Amino acid sequence: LAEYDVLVVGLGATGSQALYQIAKAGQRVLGIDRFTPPHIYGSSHGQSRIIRQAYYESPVYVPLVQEAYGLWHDQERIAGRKLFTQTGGLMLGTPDSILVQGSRLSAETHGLAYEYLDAHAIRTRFPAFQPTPDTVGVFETAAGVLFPEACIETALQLAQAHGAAYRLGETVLSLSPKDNYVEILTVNGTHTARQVIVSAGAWLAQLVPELALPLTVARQVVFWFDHAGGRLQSLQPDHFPIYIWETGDTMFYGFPDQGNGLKVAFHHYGEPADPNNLNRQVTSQEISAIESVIGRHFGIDPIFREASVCMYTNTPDMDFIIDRHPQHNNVIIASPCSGHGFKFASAIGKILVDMIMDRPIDFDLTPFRIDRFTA
Ligand code: PYC
Repeated sequence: LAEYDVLVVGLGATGSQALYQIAKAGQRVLGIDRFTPPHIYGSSHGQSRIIRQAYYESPVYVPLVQEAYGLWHDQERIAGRKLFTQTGGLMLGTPDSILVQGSRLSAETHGLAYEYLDAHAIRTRFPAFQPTPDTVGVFETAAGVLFPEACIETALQLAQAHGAAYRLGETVLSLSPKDNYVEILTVNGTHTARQVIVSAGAWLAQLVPELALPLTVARQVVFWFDHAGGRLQSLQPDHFPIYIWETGDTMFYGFPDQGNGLKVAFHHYGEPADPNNLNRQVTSQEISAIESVIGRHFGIDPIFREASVCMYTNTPDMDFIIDRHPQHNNVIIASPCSGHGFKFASAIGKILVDMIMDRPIDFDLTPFRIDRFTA
């Protein structure tokens, strides 16, 4: 007899949600993480994550993020802790940019409320933004900021309150699926569970080497800046939405100043990285590059405050993996989120518990199948 019904490997955004929702469903569940989440060594730290609905990547994500909103709100209410701030969201680029076209497509496909702003309207509404005359924006009010550390901590606390066990600071070395259970070898010994969820982010590929998943781990730096003139009102959430900005072949994104400076980062241009040996030094060239982007796009004089290094784990098409292991039905893989997954974690947790319990899934998971890499 297996010790647990379910074992969750990796307790970041997805794993902590899976742990909570599986414990809530009355399963005997154990979560394991090589660190002590929330921590700074993976892909789920940095004080803020974007949540938005007019999803430029594909309309397929919209029902998933709508479900996620409801579940984040439920957890806020149950835990009595703030996990989300609504700021509105602005997707900026030329009218034919991937970002603007994709955001409009998702909004139109799903009947989402949005405004299509020209450069003059953007400057008037959001005075810190300095778009060029050919820039337009897709603005939606529902978008905002999730607080990742609080989300993870809350999910783990709720999981524990529902009877989940967890082992922190314990590295999983390998998985050995058998017919009716899976053996999980860690640095401390062996555990057994009827089913396993692998939500190990940047460490996923190492745990299922037989699948040769085509993943790339990329080093990503996020930066915080103060403004030389102090805390301007135009940089605070009421006047400064979360945004993504496409210029040429670059995308960068950012958040309003919520008391700890303006957070800004490039989206997807990090160099390949080894999660066990991530370079956490941020160079002055990296700081200058993002400073010059801020200088060109916002009417502010930035003063560098701090930077932090995290990772994206990218699939070739930037879509997720949420699927059963092709050879082992009792292993579920839910992980590489290609730099845009945090917001969905609550909905993915719900999907995972439905998979574990063999219940029907309410979402189209075709884009997230593993066999797309071999088809
Ligand atoms: O998750 O929406 C997102 C995002 C945008 C840029 C980086 N992450």
